[in-house]
Amino acid sequence: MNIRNNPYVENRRCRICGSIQLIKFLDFDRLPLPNGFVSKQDLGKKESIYPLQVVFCNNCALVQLKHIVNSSIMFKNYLYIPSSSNTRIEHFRELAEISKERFHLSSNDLVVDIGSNDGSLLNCFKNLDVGILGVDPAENLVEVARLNGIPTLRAFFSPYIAKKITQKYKKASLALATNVLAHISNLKRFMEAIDILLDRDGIFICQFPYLLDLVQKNQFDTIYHEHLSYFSLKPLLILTQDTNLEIFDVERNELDGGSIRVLWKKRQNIEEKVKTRKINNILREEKEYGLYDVTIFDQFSKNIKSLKSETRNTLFELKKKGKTIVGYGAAAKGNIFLNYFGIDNKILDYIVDSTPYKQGLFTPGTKIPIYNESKIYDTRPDYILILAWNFKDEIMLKNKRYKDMGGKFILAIPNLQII
Ligand code: JHZ
Repeated sequence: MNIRNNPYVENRRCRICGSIQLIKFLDFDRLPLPNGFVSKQDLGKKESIYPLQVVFCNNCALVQLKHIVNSSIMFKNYLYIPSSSNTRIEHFRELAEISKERFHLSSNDLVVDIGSNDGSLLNCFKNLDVGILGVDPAENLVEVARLNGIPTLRAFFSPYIAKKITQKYKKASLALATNVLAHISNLKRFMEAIDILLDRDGIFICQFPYLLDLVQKNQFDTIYHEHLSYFSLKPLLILTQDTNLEIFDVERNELDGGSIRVLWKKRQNIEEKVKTRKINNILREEKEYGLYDVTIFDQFSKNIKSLKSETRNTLFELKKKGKTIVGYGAAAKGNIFLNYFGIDNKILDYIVDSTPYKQGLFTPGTKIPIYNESKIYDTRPDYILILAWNFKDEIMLKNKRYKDMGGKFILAIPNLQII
């Protein structure tokens, strides 16, 4: 079935190895898109909902969604804004500094960020006087990036766009994709495009939330329509097998609840040595934890169901006692959390979020109003449920005054806790 003319299609083959041995282990039924925030005038309108089911490939171990929503529905207007968190910006600054030093980048080089969003990451390279170019399909964000002085091409990255970049500008010394690979449907074509884009000694750095962390820490709400794949290292090595690119280094870090950074080079680049021991250590850890067998995912699915009843019971109890509860961070993941756990505007009075584009809107499905962060101090709720748990430290530090006033924070991931 052609996705162009359909809101979504079913994926019958593994997007890395092509196997049909796809075993379903998690079913969220149908949910609205997690970035599909609703305006006040659309509150009465029926929202579109899309299937959200997760399968495990019994051949190559890739965890992936069973259905793919048309990307033009998901990414034309996009509300994920990296610059809304200091933690993320600081992480980007470090990534730019490390990359500049390690790969000897200068103003003569071109760094291309794929899925460049509002240009936050490229801005860090710009500050280091390195040549930059962004590629992103979201009209609203490309406009913001350009206004901020970040040259950006509005497009979905593809072999065609890669070629156009090399013709109009030059080949890239470094290509980056942070929190992008999970969104890509045709991974082979994506790697082909990277190969076209990169210079002979070019490097590709890719970073995304790591499957091992996701399973270990119950991060079920990172699973949503935009994220077609949930990667461990093994399937990525299989993806790269027949290409001109090879993985030469891997590193784990703490961003977004635990991410992995994977570095690729062209096979003919002999300067960069393949860090075999590091790669093997990660593969061993994945195998030992059970990521290559569906059993662990069945257990994960059970854990999520018990977390759901525990969280619901606690919040309903608090409400019964007349306590006020609000949410913090209208993150995409938060919308999956709220919809799957059945927590709506009867439980949460409102959600605060620092992103101006989200303020004034309502959460998809649960219809909870979103306000500026200062609302907390106007209404002094008894409890704040932190939905953007990946930034819990930053959020709690920023709101020390709320805590000092006797307020309490609730965290549900990885486990339910009241702080
Ligand atoms: P944040 C993104 O998901 C999007 P989301 C994407 N799909 C992806 O792959 C994953 O990350 C990994 C707010 N906030 O960045 C801002 C405050 O209000 O985790 C954001 O709306 N005050 C590409 O959408 C939200 O929280 C604060 O002090 O889950 C965080 O969303 C801070 C720090 C954040 O993205």
